[in-house]
Amino acid sequence: MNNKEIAKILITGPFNSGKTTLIKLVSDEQLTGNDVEATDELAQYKAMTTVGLDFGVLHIDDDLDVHLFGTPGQARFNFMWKTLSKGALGTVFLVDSSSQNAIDEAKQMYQFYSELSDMPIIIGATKQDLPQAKSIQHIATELGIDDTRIIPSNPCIKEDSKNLIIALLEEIIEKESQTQDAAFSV
Ligand SMILES: Nc1nc2c(ncn2[C@@H]2O[C@H](COP(=O)(O)OP(=O)(O)OP(=O)(O)O)[C@@H](O)[C@H]2O)c(=O)[nH]1
Ligand SMILES: [Mg+2]
Repeated sequence: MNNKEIAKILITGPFNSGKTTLIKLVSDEQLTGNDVEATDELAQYKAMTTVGLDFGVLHIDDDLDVHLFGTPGQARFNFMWKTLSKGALGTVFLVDSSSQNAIDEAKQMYQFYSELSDMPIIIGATKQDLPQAKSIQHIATELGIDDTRIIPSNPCIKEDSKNLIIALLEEIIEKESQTQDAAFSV
């Protein structure tokens, strides 16, 4: 009988931050969402955008599969953000480092996720390889968090994404063990 554990985690972040790329490249099995042509003012930034969700499975070992749920990035789909987060153990939040506009978008969305629940959130700063990228320190100040909470990460590099997910799993385990310790000390 297969007693594999399944950990659901969210891959989120604003439009164009690298969610679909991360799920496509890191997953052992995947079912990515509908990428459709971007319309209106978004088309100047990007040809295709995701409507609906991206989904992928990452086999960590014989005992654990991670199910990755990618949210749509555009704010007009924010009604899905809460629904998709149900049952998630943690969140990978991607921030596109390459423009102030993108960081402003991330600020609002990060606020939403940090108020949604107390699940661990790991922040991956994408596009750090681009010449116009803002510094990790700047992004941390904008989001109002410590810069040690942000990991530079390129979703086009599988190892980077794996490291982000492992860092999140470690936080999830750490949090669960603290919760158990608290329960035992009552
Ligand atoms: N050079 C570079 N390109 C990146 C990086 N991260 C993402 N990209 C590129 O940015 C573009 C957007 O990536 P997507 O994965 O489609 O972003 P998304 O978050 O799924 O976007 P939406 O579905 O529209 O919300 C793609 O062309 C990626 O290859 C990075 O760290 N460096
Ligand atoms: Mg996408």
